[in-house]
Amino acid sequence: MGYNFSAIIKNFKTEQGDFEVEAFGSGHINDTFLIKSANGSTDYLLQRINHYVFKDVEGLTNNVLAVTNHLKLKLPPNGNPYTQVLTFIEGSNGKYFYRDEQGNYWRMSYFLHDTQSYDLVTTTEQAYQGGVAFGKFQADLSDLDPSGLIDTIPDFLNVEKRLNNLHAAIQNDKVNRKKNTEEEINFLISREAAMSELLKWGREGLIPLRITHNDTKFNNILLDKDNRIQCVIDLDTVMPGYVAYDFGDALRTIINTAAEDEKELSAIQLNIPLFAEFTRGYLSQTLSFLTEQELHSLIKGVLLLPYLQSVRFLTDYLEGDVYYKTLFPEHNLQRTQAQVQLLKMIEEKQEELKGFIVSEWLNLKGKQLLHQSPLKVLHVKK
Ligand code: GN1
Ligand code: MG
Repeated sequence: MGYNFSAIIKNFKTEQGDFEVEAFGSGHINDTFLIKSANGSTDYLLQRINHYVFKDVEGLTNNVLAVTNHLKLKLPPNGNPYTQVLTFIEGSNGKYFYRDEQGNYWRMSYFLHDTQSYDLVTTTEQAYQGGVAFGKFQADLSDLDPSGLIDTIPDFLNVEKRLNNLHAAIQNDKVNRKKNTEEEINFLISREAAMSELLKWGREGLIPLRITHNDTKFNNILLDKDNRIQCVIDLDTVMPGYVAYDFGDALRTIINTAAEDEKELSAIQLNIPLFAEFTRGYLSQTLSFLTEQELHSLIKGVLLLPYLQSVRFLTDYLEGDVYYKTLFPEHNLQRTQAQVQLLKMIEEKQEELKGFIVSEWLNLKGKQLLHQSPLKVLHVKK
């Protein structure tokens, strides 16, 4: 792997002893390694933070620490702050990251044993748990001031900026791939105006900026061995955002019956019961703070996130695969086509999906009202 792991590990306040190093996980951006204690004591995760993508590693580290500290405060009295929230290891320089001689940035956290994550969701129970996990994540952070966090990637989910980048990539056609992408380009351009609406709502002050995760793929939730939520991971993109981003990105991975980069487009179908269960779980946690306008923004997120992902994959394809890790030359094009297909399927069903979100909200609101005692209502009115 070409890195001097023992020199890197020495810079963190870990337990003493020998370690074995294994490559770990399937992220598209950072490199992750499992650091296994040779004498059976504590294991760690070591990550090389991709500083081509995350330019301000110190700012990113401050975000992640602010967020994890806040999440730990929200644990119930019997909660475990080391297993239910990511815990980072201090470096000997007092910082929570270390820059090696080659200029690579590293950080360490405790490895969470007996956990599992899934790329594909297959059961309604998993979908419900996913909704609870990301809804609770937003709820727990809803009283932390978003202006205290930096944008770890400026304009990360800003669709107008992403489209500008796509247009520049089309114009430059640096690696002569535009000719393979006419169909995808036309499709994406035809939806530009509709997909900018969420951003407009934000600019007009109709929906608030909150702290959102911004990478709510289902595999960013760790479940325990009984398939219950244990911990939300991959916090590098936690920053100010709109709740619809998280709702939409989670559903992008949850309702798709196929992989994000599925080659066989006919395998991409929507699993509507999983949509329903995720939504039920999500709203159960967010009902108390979501505004009505945010509720109506959720369906926009469901359409926007596969769209944004298509725009980003296509841009990277046209730029010569400089951003995402790819496994074969046409990988980013295949990813684009799969996300475009997913978006087409969602567009067909959008009225049904929208109706479901609203009726589930009304249902939960109704239950909430029923549970309020008459005395309490009287007291509020006084
Ligand atoms: C990247 O690294 P990973 O796989 O968690 C990307 C996300 C995309 C995702 C698509 C910082 O996440 O935005 O949704 O790939 N992260 C960044 O699978 O760009
Ligand atoms: Mg990520």
